[in-house]
Amino acid sequence: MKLNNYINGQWGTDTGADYTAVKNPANGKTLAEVRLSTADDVSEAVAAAKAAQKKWARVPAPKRADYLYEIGRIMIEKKEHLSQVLTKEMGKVIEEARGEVQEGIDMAYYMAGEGRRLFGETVPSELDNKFAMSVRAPIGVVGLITPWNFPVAIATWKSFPAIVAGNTFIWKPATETPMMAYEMALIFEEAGLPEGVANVVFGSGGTVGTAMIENPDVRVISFTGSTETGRRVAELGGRHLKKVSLEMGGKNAIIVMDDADIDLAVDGILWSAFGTAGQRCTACSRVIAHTHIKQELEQKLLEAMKGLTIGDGADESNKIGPVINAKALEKISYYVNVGKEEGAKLLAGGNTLTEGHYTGGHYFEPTLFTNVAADSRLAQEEIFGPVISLIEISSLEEAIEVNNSVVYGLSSSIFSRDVNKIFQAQRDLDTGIVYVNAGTTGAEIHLPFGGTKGTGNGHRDSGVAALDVFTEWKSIYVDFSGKLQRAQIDNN
Ligand code: UN1
Repeated sequence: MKLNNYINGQWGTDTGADYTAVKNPANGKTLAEVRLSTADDVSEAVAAAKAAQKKWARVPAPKRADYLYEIGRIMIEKKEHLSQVLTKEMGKVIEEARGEVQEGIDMAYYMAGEGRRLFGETVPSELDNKFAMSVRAPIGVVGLITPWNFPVAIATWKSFPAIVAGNTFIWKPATETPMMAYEMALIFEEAGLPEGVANVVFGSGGTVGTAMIENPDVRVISFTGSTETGRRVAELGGRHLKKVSLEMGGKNAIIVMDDADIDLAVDGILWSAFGTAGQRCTACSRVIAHTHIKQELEQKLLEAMKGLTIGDGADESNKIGPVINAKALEKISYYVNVGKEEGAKLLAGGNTLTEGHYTGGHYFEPTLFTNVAADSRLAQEEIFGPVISLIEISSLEEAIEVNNSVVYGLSSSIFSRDVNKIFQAQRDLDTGIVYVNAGTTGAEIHLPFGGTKGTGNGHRDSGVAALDVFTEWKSIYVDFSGKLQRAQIDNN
């Protein structure tokens, strides 16, 4: 199967372009080939999106929203199929794949509801017989660049608010997960979205992403991915005066206080550290444990980790799937070595799994380090794999300081039964998302998603905040006095 671009409601054909293989991370088998598009493909897509946008912006927002209801309905109908493709292509276990598709469905219905709101404001004028208001206006053609770890959900966080607000889009999915973008384009087509509203261009960030950012008709770039790439997007976007929304890394921590429900904390840590094989921006990669419960927590974690079955995510009995590719495995192994060299104590895991039914796949054992220094590289840098670093603290103040000592600020969590500690923590944890008595993962789509500091650049995906990325405020003054009233002069 060859995956070609979806531009202006048409599927591209094989024109002798270059392709690259899409592989199942569970076994290394080739699933499809995906087009490596050129800058010309991007120009064609942007031209189509531009031509469609004026008309699309004139479709009343509640009617634009009707397409989202239809997209949501089709996603429900295809939920199992989409989940199976997602697991095959990305590797996450099937239960989580179903959860991710559900996240996309929720986003469709939630944003469709916004089509009947898209609230603006009416504001009193300084002058008599004058009416003032501000409305959310669409921006134009927007460019979406999405990662492989949540190939459906993150695409819906961006594309659905973009279209309900009256923009048209070009979407460049990650080269590792184009099949999900292909599936979504089929759904856009089936839902009858007018041609040119949704366009998918496959290929590398270097070529397709760069061409999107450099194209003067693309007004917004919404990016989720690595810090390294995000920085390049921001630099290039800055040069071209683009509105750039960035969602990047995390080094999220779970704080376990001495008054916590330890069994509950263990469940939360396991789910957030090892779910999606640790490949969530929100994944827990640090556990900040109070000295009084440190040993008990370590023992209980070790015991619970024994029950984690690793293998092909398509097999319902597995709890942890593969990581995305060989490069990811290398990076995780590298950090395990860094940890050892830094003097952290390896309590469990630390190895790649390559033999027997792991052959051909990219598997890494769930790994637990303890006695990790809060300022070590192991505890500071994003690993994006199933590795926990346990750091010991002796007060809430210290826990908060350790939590905030990293360059990222996406998600954090505290397990405690003390209401005073909980309220202090939710105020002082410097992250865009804070959980109390729950892990660091599992953000819901109707709340803003994003982080402080190096995680992003102040924008938020999903929730009503996503509309701030894809709209511009327009202020409108209607003077019905029949004479020229001069603001700041005639009203004093
Ligand atoms: C991500 O890893 O970038 O909050 C997204 C969560 C999911 C989304 C994660 N709802 O864990």
